[in-house]
Amino acid sequence: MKRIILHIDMDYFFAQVEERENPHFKGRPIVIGADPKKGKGRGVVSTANYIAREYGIHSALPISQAFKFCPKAVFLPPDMKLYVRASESIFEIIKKYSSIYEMASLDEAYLDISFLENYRKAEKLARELKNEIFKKEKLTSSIGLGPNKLIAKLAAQKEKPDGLFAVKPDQVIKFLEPLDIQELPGIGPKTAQRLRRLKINKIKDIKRLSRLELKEMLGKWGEDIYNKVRGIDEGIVNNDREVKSIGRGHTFERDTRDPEIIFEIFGRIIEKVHKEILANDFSFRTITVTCRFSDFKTYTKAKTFKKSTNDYRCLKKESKRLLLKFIVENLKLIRLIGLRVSGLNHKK
Ligand code: TTP
Ligand code: MG
Ligand code: MG
Repeated sequence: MKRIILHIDMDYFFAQVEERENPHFKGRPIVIGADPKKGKGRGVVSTANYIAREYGIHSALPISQAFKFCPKAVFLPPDMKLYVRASESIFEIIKKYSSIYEMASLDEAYLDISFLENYRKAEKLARELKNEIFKKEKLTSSIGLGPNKLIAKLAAQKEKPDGLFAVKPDQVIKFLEPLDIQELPGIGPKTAQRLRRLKINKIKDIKRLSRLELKEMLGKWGEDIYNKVRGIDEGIVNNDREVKSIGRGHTFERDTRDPEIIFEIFGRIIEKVHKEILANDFSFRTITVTCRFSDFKTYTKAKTFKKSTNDYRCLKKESKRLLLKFIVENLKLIRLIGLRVSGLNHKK
């Protein structure tokens, strides 16, 4: 049976929820992210509403830039509790539309709606889903339909915000070919740069590379990209996605080498990570500590145990030891520290 996959992604999610909660902000540019500190702030933008995007503001832009582009915007810190609550209510609605669903992030999900058998019915369902979310949650979303997850996700981006776009099986190649290479999940800025040097800018151009050439360039993901540019994606809609790691990081207000400051913050990071481990009933095998220096060079050090554990003292001791190595081995100032545990198991 031919599959029909639906992808739904909320529009400017964090900012839209804030707009809903604070109707007096409506019509103004809104930026969610780090404190801009009148242009001296050091973090990044989480997201911005579409009015703010007209000023060139987008996710991951340094907040100082965002302030420069639009100082009169409403700048708000993320209120994660609020967004998680909104997300949960939205998923309660989404789940009702198919028993095969997958939460892909706070604001997006896949549904396998192959049971509908044709795109006319699929579009009708998509419209109903959008309407129900809008009626109950007062939030707009965008939906894409396609023969697999890849195409459905790209289709959802096509008519944002408040869009609905279907790509039927016989339209897949024509839809994909003119897209920019960076629209393809799996091609980040670095890979894109390498491809652009070979005058490969559109998805269509990637087809010039053989399976082998792609493997040589991109390692094990080469095969995946080879298939994706041809519209092939066999991935199933599946909700038991494992959490692969748990981590936290901190960017200092000012680059520092002061162990007292560094270890005080690090202590709090360790506590937070450990809390999350316990809350999920996890144990871990690997600890990874990240350190970014003032020149933005970023390094990691890791320790893997023979047996998994969830012991706080062990986490604290080993991660501090790894961090200390960075401080001893380097004379540079530190900009960011991070801690991540992986190799997760459910504690029995
Ligand atoms: P996205 O769905 O990527 O973006 P969006 O919903 O803000 O906007 P769009 O209309 O284009 O879908 O991400 C969902 C939320 O995740 C976003 O509202 C904020 C958060 N986020 C970050 O905190 N940092 C990031 O770099 C990105 C991409 C998202
Ligand atoms: Mg979104
Ligand atoms: Mg999203």
